[in-house]
Amino acid sequence: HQDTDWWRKSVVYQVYPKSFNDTTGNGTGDIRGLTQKLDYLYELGVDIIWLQPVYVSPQRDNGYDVADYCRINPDFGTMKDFEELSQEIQARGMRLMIDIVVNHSSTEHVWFKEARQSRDNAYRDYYIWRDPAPDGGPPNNWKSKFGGPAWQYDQTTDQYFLTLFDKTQADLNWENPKVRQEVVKLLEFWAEKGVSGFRLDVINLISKDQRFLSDDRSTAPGDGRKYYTDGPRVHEYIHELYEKVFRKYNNVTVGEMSSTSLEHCIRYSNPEQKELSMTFNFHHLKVDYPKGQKWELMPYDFEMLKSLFSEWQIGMQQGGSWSALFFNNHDQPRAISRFLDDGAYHAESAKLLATTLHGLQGTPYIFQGEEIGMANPKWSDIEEFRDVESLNMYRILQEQGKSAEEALNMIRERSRDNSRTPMQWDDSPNAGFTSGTPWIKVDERYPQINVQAQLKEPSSIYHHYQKLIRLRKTVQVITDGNYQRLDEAHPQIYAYQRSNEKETLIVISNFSGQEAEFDLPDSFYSQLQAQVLASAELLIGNTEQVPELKQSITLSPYA
Ligand code: TEU
Repeated sequence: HQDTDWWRKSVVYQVYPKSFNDTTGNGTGDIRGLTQKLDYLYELGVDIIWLQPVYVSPQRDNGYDVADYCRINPDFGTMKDFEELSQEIQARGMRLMIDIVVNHSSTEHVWFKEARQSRDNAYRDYYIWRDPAPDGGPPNNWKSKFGGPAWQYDQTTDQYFLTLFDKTQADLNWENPKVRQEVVKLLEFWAEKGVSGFRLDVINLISKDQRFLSDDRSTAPGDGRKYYTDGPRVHEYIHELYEKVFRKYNNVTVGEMSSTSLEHCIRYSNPEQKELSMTFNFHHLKVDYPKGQKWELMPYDFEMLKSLFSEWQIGMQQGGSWSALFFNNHDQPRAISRFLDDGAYHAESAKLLATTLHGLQGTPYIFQGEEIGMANPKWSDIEEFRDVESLNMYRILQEQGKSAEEALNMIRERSRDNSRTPMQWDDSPNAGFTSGTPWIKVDERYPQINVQAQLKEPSSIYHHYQKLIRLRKTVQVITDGNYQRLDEAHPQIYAYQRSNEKETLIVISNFSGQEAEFDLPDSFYSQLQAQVLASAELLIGNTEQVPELKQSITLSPYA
C-alpha cells in the first residue's frame, strides 16, 4: 500500500458483527467470531474489512446509537478482542475500517445525559435544542427518517431536541467547535489502535441550516431534508477532519451520503478537495421507489438503473472523484431478491450482479453473505422483525389506513432486516452462526446456500467473486478505463465498455429471465476478429480452421 490511492484497486468486505459469527452462544455475533473467520476473508481476496459498530450502545438501532465512542459493547467482546482483531487483520496484509457515527449519538451517551439536565449545562450545546413552536408543538415540521417527527420534547428544560433518526438518536451540534474536537479525538483514538479506515455514517447530514425553517409539504419529499442534506458547512467540517486526522494517518475514508447529489459527491471525493477518499450514494437503490417513496411498491425501473450508473460513472470520472460501488448493505433488502431471481436462476442472478458491479470504476463493497448469494428470507409475521424502522413503519402504515396484511407485505419487501439475518456458514443448526438462539431468524435456505458448500464447488458464486476480486488487481482497465454505455435502452441488457490506451473491457449483462440478443460494437468486433486471427496464425500457422465469430451474441437468462 505504498501509493496513496492503494484503495482504488481494493475490495471492501462489510461485516455486520451482530449477524456474522457467534463464539459465546448468546445468539449474537462477536469480535472474536470475526477474528476466527479472517482466513476465510483472506482466501476470498478482500483487502479491507469494514467492521460495523461494536461500541457501547443500547442497540435501539443495532449500534448506530452510540453511548460511548471509545468503549466496546460487552455483547461484542472486549477492547483486547478488538486489538487482537486489528493485529490479526494487519498480519494478513489486510486493513481494518470501522464505522464512525457522529451525526448523532445515543441519548444514553454521557454527553446527552449531561446536556438534558439544564439549559446552561456545559454539554447543552453538544446537541440541537429549540423552543417549542407557539402552539407548543415541535419547532418545525421536519420528519424522522424512521417515521414520525424529527423532534423530541424534553420536559425538564421545556425544549425539543433534534432526532433525524430514532427518537433515542440525538443529532450532535457540529456548529459547536467542542463537538468537532471530540470527533477528532475519537478518530485519533482508533487510528492509534491500527485502524486504517473510516466509514462515516450519514456524514453529509451534519451541517444544518441554522434557521430551522419548516419544509413545504407540497414539494416532494417535503420532510425537511433539504435544510440539512449536504448542508452549508458540510465540506468545511469534513475538510477539517481530513486536515486534523485523515491526512496524518493516511486513512482510507468513505462517506455515506444520504440523498446527496453528483456535484457534492464529486467535491467530497476529489483528491484536491482534501475531504474523503470515496462516497456511497443511493440513487441506484431508489429505482423501485415510486416518486422516491420507500414505502410504496413498484417494479424497478431498469432504464433508470442503467442511466444512473452511466451518469455517475461519467460524472465521477470527469470530476476526478471516486465511488464506493455496492448493491447490498445492512439497510437494503438483498439485491438478488429485489432485482433478479433468487429462485430458479439463483446462482446466475448472484453472479450477474457481481460481474456488473465489479467491472465499473470505483471500489466495490461486498456485504456479508452476498458472496454466497444470500437472499431475502420468507417472513411469516411481524414478530420476526427486529429493525426499529420496520417496526415503526408497520405501525405508521396501519395508522395511514393500510390493513395489517398490507403493512406486513410492505415490511417484507422493504425491511432492512432482509439483509441482517445470520451469515450462513454451513448446513449445521442455525447455519453454524450460533450454538444458541439467534437474535433474528436464519434464512431457511441455509442448507443449500452456505459457505461450506460453495468452497467445495469450483463454479460457485463464492469462486466467481474470488475471480472478480483477482481480476481487479490484474486488469488495469478496470481501475482507470473510460466508461461508455453500449446498449441503447435495451429492454433486457445492460452493456458498458471500459477502455484505456491498451485494453478494452466489455461487460454485457442480461437482467432478464429470457434469452437476449446483443450486437457487439463494430470497433470491438473487428478488434476481436483481428486478435483471433492473429492468435491462430501464431499458434497453428494458418487461419482456415478459425470458426466465424458472430457479431450478434445470444445471452441466456441472467447471463
Ligand atoms: O443509514 C442512514 C440512511 O440514510 C439509510 O439508513 C436510510 O435513511 C435508513 O435506512 C432509512 O431507510 C445509516 C446507517 O447505515 C443505518 O443503519 C442507520 O440506521 C442510520 O444511518 C442512522 O445511524
